[in-house]
Amino acid sequence: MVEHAGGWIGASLLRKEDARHLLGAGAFVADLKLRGLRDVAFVRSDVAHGVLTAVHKPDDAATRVFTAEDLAWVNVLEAGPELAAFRSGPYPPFASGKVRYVGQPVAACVAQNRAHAEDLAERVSVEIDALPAVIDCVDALAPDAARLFDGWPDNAFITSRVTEGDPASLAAAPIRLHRRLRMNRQATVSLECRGIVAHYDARLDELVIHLSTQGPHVMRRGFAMALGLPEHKIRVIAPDVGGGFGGKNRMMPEELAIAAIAMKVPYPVRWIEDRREHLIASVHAREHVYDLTISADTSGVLLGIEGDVFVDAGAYALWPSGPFMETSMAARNLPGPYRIRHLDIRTHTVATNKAPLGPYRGVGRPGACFAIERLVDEVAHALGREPIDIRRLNMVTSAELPYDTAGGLRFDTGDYPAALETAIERIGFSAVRARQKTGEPDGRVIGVGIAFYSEQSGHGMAEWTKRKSRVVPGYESARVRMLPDGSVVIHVGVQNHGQGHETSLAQIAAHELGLDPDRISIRYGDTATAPFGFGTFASRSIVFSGGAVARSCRMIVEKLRLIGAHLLQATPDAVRIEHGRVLSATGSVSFAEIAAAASIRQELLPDGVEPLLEVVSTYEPTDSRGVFSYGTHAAVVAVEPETGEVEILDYVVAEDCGTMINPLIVDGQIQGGIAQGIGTALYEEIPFSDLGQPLATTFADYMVPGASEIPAVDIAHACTPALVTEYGVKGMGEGGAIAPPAALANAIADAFRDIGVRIDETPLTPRRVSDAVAAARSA
Ligand code: MCN
Repeated sequence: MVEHAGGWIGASLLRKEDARHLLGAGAFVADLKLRGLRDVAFVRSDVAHGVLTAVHKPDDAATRVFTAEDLAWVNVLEAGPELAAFRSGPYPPFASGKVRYVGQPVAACVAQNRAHAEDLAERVSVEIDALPAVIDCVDALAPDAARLFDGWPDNAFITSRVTEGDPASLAAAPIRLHRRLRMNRQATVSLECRGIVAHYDARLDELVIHLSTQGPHVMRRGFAMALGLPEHKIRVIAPDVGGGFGGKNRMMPEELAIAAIAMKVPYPVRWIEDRREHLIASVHAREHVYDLTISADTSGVLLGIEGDVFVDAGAYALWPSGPFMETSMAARNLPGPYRIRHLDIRTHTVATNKAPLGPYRGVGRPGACFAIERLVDEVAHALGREPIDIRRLNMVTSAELPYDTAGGLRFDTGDYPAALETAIERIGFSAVRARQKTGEPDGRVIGVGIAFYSEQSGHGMAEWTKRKSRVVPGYESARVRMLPDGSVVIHVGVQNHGQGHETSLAQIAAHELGLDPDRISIRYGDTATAPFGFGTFASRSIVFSGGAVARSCRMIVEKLRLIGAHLLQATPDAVRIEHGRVLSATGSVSFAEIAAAASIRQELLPDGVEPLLEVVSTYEPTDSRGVFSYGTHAAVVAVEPETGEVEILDYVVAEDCGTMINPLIVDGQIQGGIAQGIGTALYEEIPFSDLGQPLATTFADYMVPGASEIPAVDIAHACTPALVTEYGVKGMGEGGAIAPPAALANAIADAFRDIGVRIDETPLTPRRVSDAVAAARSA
C-alpha cells in the first residue's frame, strides 16, 4: 500500500474489504451452508391490536410449528433505561394474550426450505378479536385512548422534562412563534435484511448463533439472559454484515425465537428476513412530533424554546436500551449550536400499535436538527431578516468553547461559524439570491437552505450512566498479536458493517507499529475470539476501538524495544524504533526477527521477559462527556409549484471531525449519510391506515432514493483535533444523515418565502409540497 506523506494516519487508502464485496465473495449469514439446515417462516399478526384467542397448528405438522406456549420458558428481557418511571411492556418472542402491531410474530414454522415453511405458515390459523388501534402518538395520550398495556395509566413508556434557565421569562419575549413539526416514520433499509442461523453444537456443548448484528457480545448477553444459558455456552458469530444503521443493534423477537427453537431441535434453523418483513415488522425509525414555541427578541437573538416532543415508539421497548434515548436526544439537542439559554421541553415516549422503534443513523438528532433549523428560519422570516444572519448572530463561537448547552451537552472543540461561512460561500448564497430575482425559464422556483448539525461521539461511562443505560459501553478493547513472522492480527470488539474498520484500524496499527497495513489483519465478529466489546453504534468505533488498537500496539512496541535492545546488546533507552526495526548505535533488528525470538526462541529473551507478543487492552477517552464533530449543510433546490416535485441542484457540506484517519472513508460515510438524509427529507415513509395497517410494504410504495435522486456532494473539511482522544479524532459516521431534512426543508420553504409557505413535515413528498404551496397561495 502507498503511504501518504504524513504517514498512515490521514492516508486515503482504498478499503481492504472492497475487493471481496465488489467481486461477490463476501460471506453473509444467508451464504452459510450447514448440514441439515431448515428454514423458518413466521406467522404474523395481520391485526394491529387485538386479543389473541387461539392459534391452531395443522395436525400433520404440529411438531414443526412453535407458538408462545412452546417458548413459554424463554425469559422476557427487561428493556429500557434503569429509570423507575420507565414502563417496559413485556416483549416475548411470540405474541400471547394480545397482538400489538401488524407483523408481530405469532408462530414459527420450520420446513426443508423457505417456500415449504411459508406454505406451512399459511395453514396455521390464528384467531384475534380486534381492538381499536392506537395510531397517532399525540392522540394516544388522550384519556379515552385505547390502552396497549393493562395497568398503564396512559400509553406513555415514559414522560419526562428537560428544563434549563428561566423559561417563565419567555412569556414576555417580543417574538414568540409556535410551530408543530413532524418527522414521519421510516424503515432502516440496510442492503442486507436481518438474518440468523442457529444450531446446537454437541461437540462443544454450545449454542452457535450466526447473526447479522452490530454487536455480537451484547447480543450474546441478551440471548444468555433470555435463554437461561451461561454466556460461555453461547457463541455469536457475525460474518459480513450488509449494513445495520442502528437497526441490527437490538434484540428482536424473531432472533430470540430462532435461537430458542435451535435449543429444542436436532438441526440448524435459519431465518432470513425478506424485504416485506423488513418494511412491516423490523426496527422502525424516527416518527417525532414537535410542538414548540421559540422566543426571540426583535434584534433576532434567540431566547428559548418551550413545548413538547413526542416520539412514536411503537408497541414495545427493544432490549437493551428501549426507545427513550430517541426522545431524550431529540430534546437535549434542540438548542442546536445556538446560545439558547432557556429551555422547557416535556418529552413523551409513546406506545402505539406499530412495529417497535429503534435507533437509526443520527438517533433523535435528525428530528431535533429539523425542528431547530426550521424554527431559526421562521424567526428570520418573521423579522424580515436573512436566515444566515440569525445564525451568525446566535451561533456559539470558538472563543466560547468548551460550551455547556441548555440541553446538558458540552461542545468541545471546533469553529462553528467557520463551517457556516464555508458552506455559505461554497453554495454560492448570494448568487442564488440573484438568480431568484430573475426567475427560472421553466417556471420552477429555486430556494437555498442551510442547516447546522453536531454529532456527539466518544462518550464514555459517565455519559451512559447519566442516560441510565442498562448496557454501559464505557470502553472498547483490542487484542494485538504479533505472529512469529512479524505480521499482526488484531481482534476488536466493534463490528464492521460497512464503515471500513478493516482498513482504518489497520492504518492506526500501521502507524504505531511502523508496518505496512497489508501486514496487519483486523478481525472481529466472533465472541469466541474477539475480546469483550460493545459493537458498532453511536459513531464510537474510531474513538474507542481506534484508541484501544493504538494502546495495545504501543504496549507491543515497548516489548519489541525491550527484546530488540537485548538482541542488540544495548539498553532499551539506547535504541530507537523506525519502520518496523529496532536500531542501536551499532546495528538493527527487524520486528520479524524479534517476533520469531519472542514466539519460538525464548532462550534469546532477556531475563524475566515472558514469551509471546500479545496484548489485550481497553481504552476510554480522558473525558467521557464525548467529542463533537459538526458541520453545515447547504442545499439549493428547484421546486415545481404545481406538482410539488423537488430537484436538488446543489449540495454542500462543510464539516470537521477532527483528525481524519482515512479521508476517503470519511467522504464515503458523509455521502452515504446524506443519501439516507435525503430519503428522510423527501421520500421515505411508512404511513398507517386508521386500522393500523402499514401502507408501504414493498419498494413500490416505500421510496428509497436512487442514484438519480442523489446529487454530487461538495465536501469541505476543516480539522480541529479533539483534545481528549487519540490523534484528536472525533466520530462522524452519522453526521451525514442528520442535517439533510433540515437543509432541504429550509430550501423548499425559502423558494416560497414570499408567500409564507408552511414546510413542517417530512418526507416532503410532491403532495405535501404542492398542498403547502396551494395553502399559502390561498391564505
Ligand atoms: N473515520 C476516520 N476519521 C475520523 C472519523 C471516522 O477515518 N475522524 C472513519 C473510521 O475509520 C471508520 C468510519 O470513518 O472507518 C466511521 O467511523 P465512526 O465515526 O467511528 O463510526 P463507527 O465506525 O462507529 O460506525 C457507526 C456509524 C453509525 S452509528 C451508523 S448508524 C452507521 C455508520 O456508522 N451505519 C452504517 N455508517 C454506516 N456505514 C455503512 N456502510 N453501513 C452502516 O450500517
